[in-house]
Amino acid sequence: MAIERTLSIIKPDAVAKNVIGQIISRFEGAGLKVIAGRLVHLSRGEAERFYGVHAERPFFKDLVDFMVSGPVFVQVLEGEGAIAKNRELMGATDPKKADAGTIRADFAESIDANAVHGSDAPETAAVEIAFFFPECNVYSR
Ligand code: RTP
Ligand code: MG
Repeated sequence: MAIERTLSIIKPDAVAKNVIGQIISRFEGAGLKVIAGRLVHLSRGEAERFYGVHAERPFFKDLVDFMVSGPVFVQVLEGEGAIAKNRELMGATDPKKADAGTIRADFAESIDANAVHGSDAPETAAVEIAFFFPECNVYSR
């Protein structure tokens, strides 16, 4: 399988719970490398742009309210099949439906406060990575 990059966000609920390290350990344990990362408190405009694809969905306002409620940890993960691997580690969007042992099953509270975001395809991964990180701040290794 090809080496890919994906954007991962540790959302405000998980940052507030002080489990950034525990979540990153799951990625590292599965062979993914953190090749860029930082904390950021998104403005409403940034959150609306980042999740723009969902602008017409009924949950959009709740999603944006939640994403600006505190700082998030944004990171780029690299590895074999990184996009699918990350989503597998995350588990289903609704933590009640997430498989046991996934990040959302273990750390998430609700479908809104669901601990992590992960890109869903190569095209969206490229756009989402560029949203937060210029190539000069990404350290592939
Ligand atoms: P994400 O984009 O955050 O990685 O999550 P995802 O792919 O698993 O889910 P997506 O469909 O892209 O939805 C983005 C975020 O919107 C919230 N959501 N709420 N109330 C609802 O029915 C609903 N559906 C989605 C979730 O917080 C989800 O992570
Ligand atoms: Mg999504």
